[in-house]
Amino acid sequence: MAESFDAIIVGAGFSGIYTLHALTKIGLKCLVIDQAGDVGGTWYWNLYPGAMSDTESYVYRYSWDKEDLMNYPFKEHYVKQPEVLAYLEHVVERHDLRKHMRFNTQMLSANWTDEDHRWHIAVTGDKKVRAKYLITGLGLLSAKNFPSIPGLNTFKGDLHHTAAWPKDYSVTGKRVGVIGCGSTGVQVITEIGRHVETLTCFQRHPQYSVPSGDQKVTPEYRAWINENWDDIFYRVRHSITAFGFKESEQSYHDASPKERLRVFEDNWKKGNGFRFMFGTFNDIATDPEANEGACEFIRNKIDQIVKDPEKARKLKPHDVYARRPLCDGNASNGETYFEQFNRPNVHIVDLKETPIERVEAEGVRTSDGTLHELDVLIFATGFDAVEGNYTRILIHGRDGVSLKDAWADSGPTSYLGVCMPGFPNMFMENGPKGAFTNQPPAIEAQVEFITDLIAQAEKVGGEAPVIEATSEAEREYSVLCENLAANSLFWKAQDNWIFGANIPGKKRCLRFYFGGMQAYRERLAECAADGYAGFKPLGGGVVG
Ligand code: NA7
Repeated sequence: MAESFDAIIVGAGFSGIYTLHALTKIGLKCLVIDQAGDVGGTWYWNLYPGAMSDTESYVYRYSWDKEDLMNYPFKEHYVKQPEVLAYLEHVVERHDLRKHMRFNTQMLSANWTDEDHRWHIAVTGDKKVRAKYLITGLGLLSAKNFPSIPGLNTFKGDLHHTAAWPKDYSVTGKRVGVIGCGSTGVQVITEIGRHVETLTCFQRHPQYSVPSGDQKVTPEYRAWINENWDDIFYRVRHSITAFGFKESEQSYHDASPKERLRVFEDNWKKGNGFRFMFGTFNDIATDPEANEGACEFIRNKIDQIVKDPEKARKLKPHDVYARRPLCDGNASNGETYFEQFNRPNVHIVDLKETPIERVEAEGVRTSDGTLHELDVLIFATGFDAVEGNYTRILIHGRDGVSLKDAWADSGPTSYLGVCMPGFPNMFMENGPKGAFTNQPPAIEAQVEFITDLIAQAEKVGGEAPVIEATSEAEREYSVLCENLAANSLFWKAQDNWIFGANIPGKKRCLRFYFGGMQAYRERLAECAADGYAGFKPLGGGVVG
C-alpha cells in the first residue's frame, strides 16, 4: 500500500526547503525526497575547490525570515559552498523541517491518474508514494554534461566532474587538467593554480570574466545591510537581474568616451559579472556597439594583466559578450582569474587551435601531437541544463503522455515557468521559461505563487482538486518569452547552455523568461488576480 501525502516535493535545495515550509504552513501533509544524503541541492553536490555563488551574499538567501536575515552571519561578500550548505542546513533546523524529509531517496517515476486525481510515484527501494501535488525543485543545473572524448576510460589518473566532487579530495601538488572555462572552470582555476604542480586549462571559448570584488564583511557593512533589508529586497524584486545592485538606466550612447571608461573601470573595481553587464549601461546586453565597448574594455584588461602575450592572445575573447556574464572565482589570496596565468605552472590550451584528439593513460593528447601529462582530469563541462533534470525521470501526465514526449517538438516549455498542460497538479520550480535572474528570489516568487494557487484549489476542489494550465496559455506564454528575448544579444548568440547549445543534439530553443524579475513577478500576480487566468477552472470533487 502506497503511503499517501498531500504533496511530494522532490529536491531539498533552495526550492524544496521553502516549498516545504510554505505548504506545511497551509496545513498540507508533505514529504520532501532527495537522492542526496542530506539537504543542499546543488550545494550538496558541488564540492569542487573554489565553489561559490556569483551573487553577493546578502541576496543569495531567503528574504522571508527577517529575524534570520538580521542575525545569520556571513563572512565575505560572496558565499562559498560550505557556507551556503551550512545556511540551508540552518534554515531546515530553525524551522524544524527535517522531520518531513527523506534522503537517499530518488524519484524513479511519477504517473498521474485521472481516476483518483493523484500522482503515483515510485522511489528507490521499490517503494511507492501517492500525492495530490507533485512539486519538483530539481535545480536548473543538476544533470551533468560529461562529453565523450575518445580514450577517456584509458586514463590512469583520477577523473572528476565538478558536480560530483568527492568530499575532501585534494589536488595539491598534482598535475591537473581542467576541461571547461565557464563559471565553474573559472572558479576552479582561480582557486587551485597556486596549489598544484601544473595546471593545464583546456579552453574552447575564452571568457569575458570580471573580478568578483570579494572582501571581508566589516561590522559597518553588516550594520548597513541590517538597516536596509526592506529596501534591499524591494530593489531585488523590482529589478531585472535580482542581484541587489542598482541597474544602470543610462545608455552607452549617451556617455562620452571618457565617461564610458570611468563607468567600466568603476564597475570592474566593484566586481561581479552581472553588475558589469547590467550596472554599467542599460544596453550592453542588447546593443552590439555598447556590447563591443564592454568587450574591448575587458580585452584591454586581459592585455594589462597577463604578462605573456601568447597566453593573453589565447585568453582574449572576440565573440559578442553574451554567452555568460562571468565573474571570477575568489582565490583566498585575493588573486583574480586572469592573474593565474602569470604563474609559470599554469598553462592555457586553445582547443580551437589544437583540439583534444584523445585521452591516453598518461594524459590528454592534442592535435599538435603534444601529450599533456596529468594526474587528475577535471571536467568543468557544465550540465544538461533545465530539461535534463526532468527528462531523465519517467514523468507521465494525463493519458500516459511523458514529459519528454510533450517537449519533443517544442523543446522544454511551460506556463509561467511553473506548470505544463496535461500534467495536472504538477509544479516545476526552476522549470523551463522561469526567470533568468538570481535564483533565490525567483524561487521565492514561484513558491509563493504555487502555494497560493494550491491553497485556493484546496478551498474549491474538495478531496481531489485539479490544477491544470491550458495549452493556449502555455503557447501564449512561450510567444511572450520569445518576444522578450528578441532584442537580447543572448538570443542572437544562442551559443550556450541557456539555449541548449552546449550539448550535441539538444534542441536549440529559449529556456528562460528574459523580462526580468519585476516583470516576472507582475506576470504571476496578474495571473492570480485574474482568478488564475490561463488555468482551467479550479475544480475536482470527490474521487478515488
Ligand atoms: P557552462 O557554463 O556550461 O560551461 C561549461 C564549459 O565546458 C564551457 O567552457 C564549455 O566550453 C566547456 N565544454 C563543454 N563541453 C566541452 C567539450 N566537449 N570540450 C571542451 N570544452 C567543453 O557550465 P558551468 O558549470 O561552468 O556553469 C554553469 C552555470 O553554473 C553558470 O552559468 C552559473 O549560473 C552557475 P564553451 O565555452 O561553451 O565552448
